[in-house]
Amino acid sequence: LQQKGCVVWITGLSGSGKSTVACALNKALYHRGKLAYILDGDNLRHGLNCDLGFTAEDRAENIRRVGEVAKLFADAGVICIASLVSPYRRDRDACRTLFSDKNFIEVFMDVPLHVCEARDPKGLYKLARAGKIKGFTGVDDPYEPPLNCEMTINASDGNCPSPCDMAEQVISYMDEKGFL
Ligand code: GGZ
Repeated sequence: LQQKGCVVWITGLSGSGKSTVACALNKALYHRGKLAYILDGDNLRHGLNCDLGFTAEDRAENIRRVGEVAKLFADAGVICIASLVSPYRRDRDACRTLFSDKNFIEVFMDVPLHVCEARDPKGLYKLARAGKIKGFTGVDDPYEPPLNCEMTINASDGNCPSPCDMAEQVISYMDEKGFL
């Protein structure tokens, strides 16, 4: 297998399009003959992380575990695509330290809260505004945008690239940096 493992860590608010980009990127990599695997926060919470909630401590543990698993994939030569809200800078930076810096590609989905909230694909913002979900990121829990991420994808409506185009942005970056 002629492939360098790495992690593409996609962070952003609920509804910012993390999973959409993860899927499109996975497909685009497949078409280039690259082996990738998606670790999606929401999915992993049904299995590996089913014991965790959304307190700051639980989120930290959630992200720590996914970081460790992503490292295993990367060590095995797989391109690991991790899509988690991962709202706290400290937790993301802790993950980064597991990787030799170059193998950690942090991608920020830069979508304003009001856009994510208008999309509200699962109706979670509505529930959070009604006080039925406590500690919802962006509503009554903070999201700390990256200060030094490798890539930012601006995916606000009106200026929203297609999933394919967003994946291509990541692919170009990876190509340029010699991951592909
Ligand atoms: C944020 C929440 C919350 C709270 C449930 N805060 O859009 P989604 O639905 O599919 O993505 C969100 C997902 C977040 O899981 P993560 O493992 O990515 O979170 S973290 O990185 O912060 O540990 C959302 C849903 O779960 N969800 N409650 N309170 N998102």
